Amino acid sequence: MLSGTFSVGGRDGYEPKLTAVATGSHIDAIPYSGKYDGVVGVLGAIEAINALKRSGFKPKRSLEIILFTSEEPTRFGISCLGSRLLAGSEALAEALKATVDGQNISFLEAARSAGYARDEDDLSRVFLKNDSYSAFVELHIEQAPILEEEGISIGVVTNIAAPASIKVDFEGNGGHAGGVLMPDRNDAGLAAAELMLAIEKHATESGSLDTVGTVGILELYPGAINSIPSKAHLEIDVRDIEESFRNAVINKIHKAAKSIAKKRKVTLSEFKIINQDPPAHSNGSVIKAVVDASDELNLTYKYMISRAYHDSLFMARIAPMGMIFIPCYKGYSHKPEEYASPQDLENGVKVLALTLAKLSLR
Ligand code: HGY
Ligand code: MN
Ligand code: MN
Repeated sequence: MLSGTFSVGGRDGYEPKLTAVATGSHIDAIPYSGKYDGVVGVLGAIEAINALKRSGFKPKRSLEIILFTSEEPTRFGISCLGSRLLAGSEALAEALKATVDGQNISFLEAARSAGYARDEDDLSRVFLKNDSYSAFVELHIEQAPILEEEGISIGVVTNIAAPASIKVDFEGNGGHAGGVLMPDRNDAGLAAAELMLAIEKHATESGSLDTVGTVGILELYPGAINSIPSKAHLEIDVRDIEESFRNAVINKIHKAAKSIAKKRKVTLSEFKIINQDPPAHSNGSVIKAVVDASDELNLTYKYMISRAYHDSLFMARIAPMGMIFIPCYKGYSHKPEEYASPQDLENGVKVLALTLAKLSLR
């Protein structure tokens, strides 16, 4: 994590012994995606703090910027890896000792090559304590179309959805696409296909519009057009604002996977829950600072939930958290068309700067 104090030039608050106010986000992205997810919250934080410095504002509490590593699960398969660690996940610190990326590079090797980890692999030393920051605020694009559709400038996030991810493997006999007749097959690929439709069904019929289920990764082995898949690997993302709805759907997906395996005579060789996180609630006093800042800037705002997860989901475990959303084009995100207008970026940075100023004087 990068942390630059108040003026990004060395000047802390005038009472530097008080716990600092932090802001920040991530700059990593999923493959073939946009340029605004996360980056807005890092560059916006630097600009907000510089704008406060240019205005001559003197913070009582220092202001810190945190650039979180691996918010996206792309490289190590674990979402919000940096903020999870900062929030003190013993299980993750242990798991990371054996976690490797797609090139078989371990997390510690990657951290060392980036100059972060010392020789020991004691990652618990990066855990932050509960009183490490007096508040944490993240600026982010909405990644949904509500603000743009309603013509509202600022989203005041009240809570962040509860994400979960699951890895599933089915294994069958595979075989020759010509020689094995249909009644004789136990096709791992078709088991995966049936489970994907079951995920859609259970997420749609959960009783909550906020339940979402996605299979973003599907790999078939051996991956030849004329070979029946002997193995199918799926990675499933399931979320809801309400943890109970989400967990009920996870249980139904697990049951479906077992019954599909039995019916299709394939083996369910893995059903591994990678993370099953609770939702996070923004802190009332941080929300009030964001609302007051929006009012003072004459910007319209709307209370809203975040269906996307963020590093704030984990920072909320160790500090009073708040998030500021700005509209993005048609709500697009996680695709190249992701875009936020200069005006919306300016509004977001101004609200962030004023919010940080208010929080730093408390
Ligand atoms: O997937 C998410 O919600 C976040 O954008 N990484
Ligand atoms: Mn993202
Ligand atoms: Mn993000």
